[in-house]
Amino acid sequence: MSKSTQQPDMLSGGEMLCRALHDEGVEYIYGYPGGSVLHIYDALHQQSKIKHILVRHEQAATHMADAYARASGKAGVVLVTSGPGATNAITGIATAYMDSIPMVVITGQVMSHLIGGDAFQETDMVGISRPVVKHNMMVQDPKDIPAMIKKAFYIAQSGRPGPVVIDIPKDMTMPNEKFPYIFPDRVKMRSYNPVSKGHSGQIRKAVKLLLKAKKPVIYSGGGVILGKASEELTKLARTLRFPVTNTLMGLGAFPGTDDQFIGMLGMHGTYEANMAMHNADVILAVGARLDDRVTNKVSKFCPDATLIHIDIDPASISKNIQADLPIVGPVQSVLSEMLEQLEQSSLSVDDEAIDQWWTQISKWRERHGGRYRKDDSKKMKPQFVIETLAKVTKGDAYICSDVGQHQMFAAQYYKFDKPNRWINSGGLGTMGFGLPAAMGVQLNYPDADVVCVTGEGSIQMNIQELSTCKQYGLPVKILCLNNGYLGMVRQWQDMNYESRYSHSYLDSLPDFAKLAEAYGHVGIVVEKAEELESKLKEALAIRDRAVFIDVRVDPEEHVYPMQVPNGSMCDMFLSKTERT
Ligand SMILES: Cc1ncc(C[n+]2csc(CCOP(=O)(O)OP(=O)(O)O)c2C)c(N)n1
Repeated sequence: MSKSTQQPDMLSGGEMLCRALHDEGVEYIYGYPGGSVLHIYDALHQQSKIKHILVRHEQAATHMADAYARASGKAGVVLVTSGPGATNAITGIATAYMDSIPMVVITGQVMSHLIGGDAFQETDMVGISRPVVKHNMMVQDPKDIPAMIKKAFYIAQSGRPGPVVIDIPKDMTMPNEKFPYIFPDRVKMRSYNPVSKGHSGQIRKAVKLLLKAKKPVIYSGGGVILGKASEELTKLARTLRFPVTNTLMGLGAFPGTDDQFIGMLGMHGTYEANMAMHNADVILAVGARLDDRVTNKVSKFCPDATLIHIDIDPASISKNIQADLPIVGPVQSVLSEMLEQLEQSSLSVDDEAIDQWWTQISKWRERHGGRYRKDDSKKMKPQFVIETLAKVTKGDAYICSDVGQHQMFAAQYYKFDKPNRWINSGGLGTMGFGLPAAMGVQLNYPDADVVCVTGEGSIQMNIQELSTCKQYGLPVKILCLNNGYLGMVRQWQDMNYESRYSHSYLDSLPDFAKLAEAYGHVGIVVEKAEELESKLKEALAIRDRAVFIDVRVDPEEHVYPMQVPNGSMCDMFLSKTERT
C-alpha cells in the first residue's frame, strides 16, 4: 500500500511476487532462470530488496534454501523454471519433505492456455510434486499472488513444517498487466488449523508415568529442533535426571558432551543408547517418528516399555509403533506444561531406581562407548578425522553432511552441543546435499565455521556448485573423507555379500585439490594423521574462498555399532568380530 495516497500500488504479477517475498521478510532466494520465469527475473532485476543467488543446478538451490531453514528455523525460498528446472528441484523438495523442513518453491509454468497441450517445457509440477510437498497450488489470477505467498509461508512454517510449491504460469506475470497489490496481515484457513497446545489431562498422565519410571529414557528427534524446544527438553531431562538419546535428526537438541547424553540411537546408535531403549520401562518420545532406522524390527521393539509420544502431527503418532500415551501438540508448549506440572506434583522421581539405572548404563558405556580401533592399521581412521575436526572447531561449527559412512561418523563423533548445527538429509538420505547445504548456511552466517563433511561419491553429485561458491565468495570448508569407494555400499557388501564389490569402487577419481583450484578455491591433501590438525587449522583460517580438504582415510573401516537386520534394538554388530 502506498502511504501517500492509501491506494494500493499497481504491480505486475512478477513485481507482486518480489514485493510479497520482501514483505514476508525474505532476504535471499536461490534459483535458476528459464523461459517461463523470465518476467519474474526481469522484475527481480528491477528491485534491490530480494537478493537472488544463481546456482549451477536447480537441486542445489533447493538444498541451499533447505539448509538455511534448518539453521535458522525460517522457510527458504527457491525459484526455478518449468519443465526440467522444476523436475531438477524435485529431489530437493523430497529431501525437505522427509525431514519436515519449511521451504517455499516457486516454479514457472507454461502459459495457461498451453497447459495440457505438451507445450515446450511443460511438466505437471502440481502432479509431480504432490507426494513430496506439504501443500501445492497453481496461480490462476495474478491478483492472488500476494495472498498465496502469505499462505505458502504460513503452511510451510506452521504445525509440522514442510515444503510448499507455487506453480506460476507465465501469463500470470506479464510485465504490462498491473493489479492492486494487497499483502494480507495474516492467514485464516478453515481447513487447516494446527494444534497450539497439548491436552492437559494427557500431560498429567504422562508426568505420573515419568515419576514412577525405574528405567526411563528420553528419546528426542528432529521435531525438538524444529519446534525450538531444546531448552525445555534439556530442563526436563535435568529435572528428572533421565538419560537422553537423540535421533540422527535430533542431534544437538540435548548437549552432546553432557553426561546425561547416551548418544544417538538406532541403526548406528551407541551400544548404551540401544541397550537402554531395549530395557526401558518408560520411553518419552518427543518429536521423533519411530522410523525403521530407529526401531529395527517393529515386533521386537522395546518389549517392556510404556511409550509416551509427543508430536505436533497426529499422523506420526502410532504410525509405526503403538503409543500408550499420545500427546498431540507443539513440543515446546507440551514440555513447558510438563515442567510446570512436575514442579507442582506432590510425587518425586524414584531416586534410588534412577541411580541403579545409571549404574547399569555406565556398565554399557564401558563395554563399547563409541570406541574404534585406532591401532589396527597405519591408515587414517575417519573417526579420528571427525574427532580432530571437533577439536579444532571447538565443537561449534555448522556441520553440513552428505550421505554415507562419513555422515554416520560425523553424527557419532562430532558431539553437537547446540541445536541447528547438524545439517543433514536424514529421511531421504540425499547424496549431493552437503555442499549446497553448507553454502546456504555460510551465506546466511558469514562469520561462522561451516564445514561440509562428504565422501568422494557424494561430493561429485553437486560439485559444480564450487562455481557458485566462488561467485558469492563463500568460504565453506569441504572435508572429504576419501576412501576411494562408495564406502557405505562397500560396508553392506562386506557384511552381506561376501565382499563382492559390485560397482562400489570409484575408478578415475579427479585430483580434488586441483579441481578446487581450477574453480578458484584452495585445495589441500592430507595423507598422514600427524598433519591433519595443522592442515585443518590452516583451512579454517582461509575466509575468502572455499577450501577442499581431501583426506585419505582407511577404506576398510566400517561404521559400528550397526543393528543386526530384523533384530531388536539391542541386536548389534559392535565391530568386525563382535556382536551382541
Ligand atoms: C542420490 C543417492 N544415490 C544413491 C544413494 C545410495 N547410497 C547411500 S550411501 C552411498 C555411498 C556414499 O559414498 P561416499 O559419498 O563416497 O561416502 P562414504 O560412504 O564413502 O563415506 C550410496 C551410493 C543415495 N543415498 N543417494
